[in-house]
Amino acid sequence: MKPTQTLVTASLLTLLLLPSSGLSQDYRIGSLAVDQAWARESPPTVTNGAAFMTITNRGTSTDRLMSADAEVSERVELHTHLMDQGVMRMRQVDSIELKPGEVTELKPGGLHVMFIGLKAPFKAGQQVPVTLRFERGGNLEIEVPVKTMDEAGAMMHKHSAPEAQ
Ligand SMILES: [Cu+2]
Repeated sequence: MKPTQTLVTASLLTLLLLPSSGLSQDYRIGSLAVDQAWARESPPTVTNGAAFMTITNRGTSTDRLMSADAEVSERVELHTHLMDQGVMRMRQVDSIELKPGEVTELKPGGLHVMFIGLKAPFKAGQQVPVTLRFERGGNLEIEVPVKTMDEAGAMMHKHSAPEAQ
């Protein structure tokens, strides 16, 4: 395996495993927990934003994230990424299913909360207030910290494969 391949593999692995890292304070409502919320700083000229988090359902029934609201953009949608003829594309989903006993990850390249038509670019250090609306759990207000891609990358590298340390 070439060094570049190892690096890519390690990055993918840490993306998939994204361990608890003190990225943000954690939130609880009923049997749901929302952890490690973060949003990506807006590159210049980009008018959309995305937020990521993990949602744990410690209950015994399936719940769903039905929608999210925020003042920072004209619209907020729930999105996933799908392979379409060899190209990854974002697609809106009606809701995100949260199975009992499972951790659902919203992460780059997968499920995410999408902010359409940002009123102002997301700046690193900013906190974005977001209301998550769950089918059973009710409404949960969270603050999503905005990170630079470097911060997000550094956070992930801290937990990378043993050979990198
Ligand atoms: Cu999206």
